[in-house]
Amino acid sequence: MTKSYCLPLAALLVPAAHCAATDSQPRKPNVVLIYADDLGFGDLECYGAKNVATPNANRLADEGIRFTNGYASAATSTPSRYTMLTGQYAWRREGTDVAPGNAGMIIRPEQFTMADVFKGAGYATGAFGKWHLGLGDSTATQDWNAQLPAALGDLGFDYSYIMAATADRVPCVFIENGHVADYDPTAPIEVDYHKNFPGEPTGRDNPELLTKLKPSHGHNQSIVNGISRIGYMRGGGKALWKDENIADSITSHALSFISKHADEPFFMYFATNDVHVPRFPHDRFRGKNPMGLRGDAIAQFDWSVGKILHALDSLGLSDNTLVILSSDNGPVVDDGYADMAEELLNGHSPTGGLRGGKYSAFEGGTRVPVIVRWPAGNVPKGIVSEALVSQVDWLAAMASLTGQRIPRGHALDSRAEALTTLLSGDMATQRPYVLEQANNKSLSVRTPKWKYIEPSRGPEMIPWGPKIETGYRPHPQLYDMTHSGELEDVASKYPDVVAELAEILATERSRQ
Ligand code: NG6
Ligand code: CA
Repeated sequence: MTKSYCLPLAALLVPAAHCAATDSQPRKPNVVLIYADDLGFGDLECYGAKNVATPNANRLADEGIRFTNGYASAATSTPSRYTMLTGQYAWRREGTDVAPGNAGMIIRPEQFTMADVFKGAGYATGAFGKWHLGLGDSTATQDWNAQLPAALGDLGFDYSYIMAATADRVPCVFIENGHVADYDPTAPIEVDYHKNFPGEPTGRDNPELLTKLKPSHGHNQSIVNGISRIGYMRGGGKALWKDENIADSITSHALSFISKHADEPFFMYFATNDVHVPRFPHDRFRGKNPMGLRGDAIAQFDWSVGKILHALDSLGLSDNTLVILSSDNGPVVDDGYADMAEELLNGHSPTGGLRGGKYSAFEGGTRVPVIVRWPAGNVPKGIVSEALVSQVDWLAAMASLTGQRIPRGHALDSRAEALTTLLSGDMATQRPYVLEQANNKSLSVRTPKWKYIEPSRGPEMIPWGPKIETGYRPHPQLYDMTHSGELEDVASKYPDVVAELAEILATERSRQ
């Protein structure tokens, strides 16, 4: 049985977040948003994972609130991240689907972002790891050998050390403040998502060069570090990443940021590459977990969490740092590399028993771990909350936390009231409903009791490789979430509920 707690509101109002720090007033809290990639609802030990130890995530849960109805806004990365960082549903805007590595910057500089919230409040702001929201003015026009004309500095981040897209997409280099990190002038970088560069090997034509991982579907274009990717690139030289070092690189840059800003409030967006494909963790983890590389990647993710928590501890910052841990979408086992993830699950359920998975309209697509810890903010310790929370609200919640006003016309889907729910787990303040976007852009509505999936076109299983039920049906579906989850479609029994939830969607769609 889970329990939820209700805190008196006064308890949430310390420290006075919008006041400047003085001797008599507590300092504004630091905010660390740990954002995993493809980490499922059931992938952490504290959420019931089998075969993998996640002591650091467990510690966060023991010291904070673990939500069991927390949602990413979409079942893939780009739209989830777009929604969370802008407070605006991705489905309202074209061009927010899974982005290639040479996409132009999708969030435009004039949009108000979560980083802008913190910048306005006088915080140091940093982004680390997976970006996947495009860079530069427009798609395929980037010169990767020069400063990119549009980058995270235009979105409120003072400092950034990021991967342009994902580890399975070129360019396979880190970008630091809009410029390729460790740029190698002897190996100019070119990227193309349509055609290969003459003479460059590919996974399709040169499988003998795939020394680290082979594709199971797709992912057979340029080869970098013995792994073939999506898209073509050449050059890069010393700047090319080694997959086994990605977690270390991201984490070490994040740790430097924390120590550099230990004496002033900071916001850190820490977006890991784990546990997305290609999974090829460091030797410290590789080959150690009974579930193979996917288990190793979860262990590596947890290690990164531990490094961040340890840095906060050792600088005396843990008490007044709000840490939020979540994921961009639900889990996928085989997402395109032959890493034995499917065969080695050994009874582990990445979705924690939810139906579907990444990409899908079923709960496995968007219901993800959400853990919140902030001792000085009186966030209760070690409780489990069933309150509905959605990442779409986190921008407005952070604005409320830091006393910032959101400019008119921005972040219109984001609800500031979510701050109370996030910091208390209080069911009474929860969102009345959460919207979930599937890979085919169909939407679902989740209320405390119901899940409505709108009719949409598409196959019942993902057709290109992952063994995942999509949840797409040509007719409306309704599930009683207090009863059997998404097992029994009761739409025909409750036509009024179907109509009411369909109306919520219609109203949301017409709102902006
Ligand atoms: C898919 C990729 C998959 C993954 C996904 C995006 C193929 C066959 N599959 O198109 O491997 O990269 O896109 O994942 O190319 S996400 O978590 O970044 O949204
Ligand atoms: Ca993802």
